[in-house]
Amino acid sequence: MKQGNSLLPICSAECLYSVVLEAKLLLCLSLKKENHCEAGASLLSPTEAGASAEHNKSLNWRSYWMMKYRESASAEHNRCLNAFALGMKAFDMETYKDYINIITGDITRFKGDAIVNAANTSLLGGGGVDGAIHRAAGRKLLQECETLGGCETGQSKMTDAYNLPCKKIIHTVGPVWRSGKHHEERLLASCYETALQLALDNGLETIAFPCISTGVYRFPKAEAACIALHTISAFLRDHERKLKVTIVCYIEEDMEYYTDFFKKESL
Ligand code: AR6
Repeated sequence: MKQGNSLLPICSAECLYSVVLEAKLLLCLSLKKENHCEAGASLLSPTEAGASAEHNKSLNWRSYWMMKYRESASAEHNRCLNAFALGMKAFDMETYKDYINIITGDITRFKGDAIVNAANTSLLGGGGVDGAIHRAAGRKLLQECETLGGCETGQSKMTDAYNLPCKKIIHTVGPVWRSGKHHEERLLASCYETALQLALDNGLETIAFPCISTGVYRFPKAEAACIALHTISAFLRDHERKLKVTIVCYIEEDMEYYTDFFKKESL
């Protein structure tokens, strides 16, 4: 991991928080000037004024994206990891990389214990990887999904895999990216956590993930890759029984968001 090479200035969460507050105050003053903000009103929400730890995390992310376009593309991944580390417990991800494999290919061909489906809240199928999984698994998958009563964003549910070469499908519902202001980062991390927990609870040993939310749901790919790697590594760190995790990138270029850490392979 090349965190040491990052161009992101090393500063605390409090430091980033102050920068964002200052930017918001300036914006408020400018809006007041334009008569868009009533005298005495503030753009700071009560939560921001209270500065909860959870909210600081999301402010850190926004600071990162504000800086995104001012620095070179080569530093993007490191900045992302540093920004994420500000909101997560720091740990050595290198320790867990032997359990994580990044490959390109079609996830429906995965022959391990389980694949994860990037589904929607209905769990009744859709486009993208969801459509590919339903087509490859066959109609019985839809019949089982109809009995599940849907699934909330950030949560996961498991079915049989029917015609697929794996044993189980874990359906998870990623967040739709809406400016990063609706807990998208936390919800995406929750997809990985709940899917891994289901696999562990059911005695599974190998699991493959697609790049959840990065297609139709438009989650920024660098940020999503960063969240995926950190969440999976943190899960492995926190659980004694280890799962072998494969991340399947359908598009060759998506590998670039991970290849700082893992060598390329193919299905
Ligand atoms: N194998 C591996 N990855 C794939 C495959 C495949 N066969 N097909 C696509 N991908 P998306 P989302 C990648 O849009 O953004 C559906 O309609 C794709 O390149 O499938 O979470 C659901 O029903 C991208 O990197 O999922 C929901 O309504 C990743 O899978 C909605 O889309 C996710 O792209 C979910 O949107």
